[in-house]
Amino acid sequence: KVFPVRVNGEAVRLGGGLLLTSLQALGVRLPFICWHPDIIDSGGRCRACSVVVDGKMKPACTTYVREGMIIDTKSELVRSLREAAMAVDPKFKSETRLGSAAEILALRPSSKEGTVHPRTRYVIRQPELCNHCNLCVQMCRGVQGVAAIGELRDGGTDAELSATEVKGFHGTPLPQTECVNCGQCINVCPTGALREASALDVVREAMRDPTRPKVIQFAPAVRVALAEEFGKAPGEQSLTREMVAAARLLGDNVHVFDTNFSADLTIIEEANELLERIRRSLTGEKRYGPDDIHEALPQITSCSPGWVTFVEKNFHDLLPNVSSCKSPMQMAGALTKQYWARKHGVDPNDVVSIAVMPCVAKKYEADRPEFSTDGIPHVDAVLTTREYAELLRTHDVDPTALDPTSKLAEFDRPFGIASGAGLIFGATGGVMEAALRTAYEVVTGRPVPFAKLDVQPVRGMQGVKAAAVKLENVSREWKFLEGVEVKVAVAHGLSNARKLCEEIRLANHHGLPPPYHFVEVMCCPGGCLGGGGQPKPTSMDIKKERAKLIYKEDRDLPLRKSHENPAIKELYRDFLHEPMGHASHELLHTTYSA
Ligand code: HC0
Repeated sequence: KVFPVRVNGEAVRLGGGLLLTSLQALGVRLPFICWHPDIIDSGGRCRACSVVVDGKMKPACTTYVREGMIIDTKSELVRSLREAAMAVDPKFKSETRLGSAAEILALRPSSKEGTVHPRTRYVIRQPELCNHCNLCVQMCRGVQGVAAIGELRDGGTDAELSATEVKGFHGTPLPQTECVNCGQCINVCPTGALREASALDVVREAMRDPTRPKVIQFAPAVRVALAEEFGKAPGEQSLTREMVAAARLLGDNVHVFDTNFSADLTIIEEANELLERIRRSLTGEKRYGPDDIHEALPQITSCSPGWVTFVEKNFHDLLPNVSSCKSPMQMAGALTKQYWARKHGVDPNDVVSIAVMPCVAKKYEADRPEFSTDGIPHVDAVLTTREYAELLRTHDVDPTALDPTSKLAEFDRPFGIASGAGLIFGATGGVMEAALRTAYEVVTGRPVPFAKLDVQPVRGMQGVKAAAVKLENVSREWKFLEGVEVKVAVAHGLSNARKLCEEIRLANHHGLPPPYHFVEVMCCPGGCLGGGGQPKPTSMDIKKERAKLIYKEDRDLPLRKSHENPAIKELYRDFLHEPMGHASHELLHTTYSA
């Protein structure tokens, strides 16, 4: 619906809805701080977007368009009112909807306090930068449904907050709350008061030492967002090869691996794990070894560390459903230290394993004891996409200007060879699509029955997606699967994940058959391309642009199925021997017990 109105003296037709977004659609740019397009009920605090409507000052972010409005967005009056609003105490206390209530971040203690590896802090708050816009609280509670942080309206002062940690008025450390380190609060913080704990010092020091091999791996979602840090529009440029070339300019003895390669490896292991679980459910057979793998269905993906923490803290009963596969980041790290280093005669202790990830929780994952061999961690330092961009800037390297055809831009072999299936892990539904491309073909000998291998039902930004694929004319080895309709579901963002978990829990509780065979969950809305470590600003519209880049790159790749990756085949031939075999069990699988 459109409404006739006057904007700055001109008669125009304005789309219905929020005045701020309707004016934006008309090309009128307004400043804003405390409003975010993904967060319902945001805005109205800072008044930076104030306009005059029918003679009265109104924030455009909380005012709705109606017929006949007379709107002034740029007169001297508006400018002076806006300046006055923004000059108020930076915390905007006298102007906020909450009046002068002392709002600080207060933390809700976790129901399983202290049980999940409380270590260091991954999300850091600088109170002096906080403008109390409340977006972080809304994101945590409203979008993620976690509610680890909240407003404290009575008592407490900023002085009680340490300068470098997020703490409650009663001093509760963040690791002992429901926080899963997703970093979504950081993504919406307009002032930089929230940020990830930096690993840049570790990386810089390693780069200064040419004697130590540095192995850098890049997650799927980093390449489709990095250019935004260098002035490109979302979706404008993918930097797959340029980010590799840039890494080689940071120091000597740098080797570059692709997390997409180990995503392909994850698919092989995870698809086999799934088929084994289905086989056991059909035959009634129980597990064959103590905690080797679980028999529970649905199998749920385990590669998103914020999601794994969420299960540990909220759905302990579903831990047997979580895949035993380590994440692709950890598989790459384990292979780096325990296979690649040894093969090259290097002491694993000397290798610095660095991961560039779109994710804040990956920092936490790297610190978990499950992800080490004989006390040697698989991954030593995790940089977010933002930190990697900062590192490049301090080296005066602009990756958008590098030559993607140069030799420097090639990943090292063999861990740089990857399929499009590995790449689409970065988008919600991508792990499921990659798994279906492989599992269906392995079992039937035919490609998955979707046009051009694009498994459309699991793509897109719908919160929960479900699909079913019937297995028919299966090969002899998989006879027990004949006629089975494999049911799958995908959730992204923890509010959506919670809905799926409750559905599965309810079926368990009533002794009903599991509603699905395989479930993909990614902690962050949109999947990893919307990770807490990605460039800011971010919104669902920006994530859609990043997703388009991922799917376009997948479509253009000659190799689009994990099981056809020649480097994966070689790794099984030379080292792992078989999926879910002894070597895989030692290096690539784990269990979570919280
Ligand atoms: Fe992801 Fe991953 S897809 S979690 O989002 O599985 O961070 O991009 O790297 O590990 O591959 C993040 C992204 C990864 C891992 C992969 C998975």
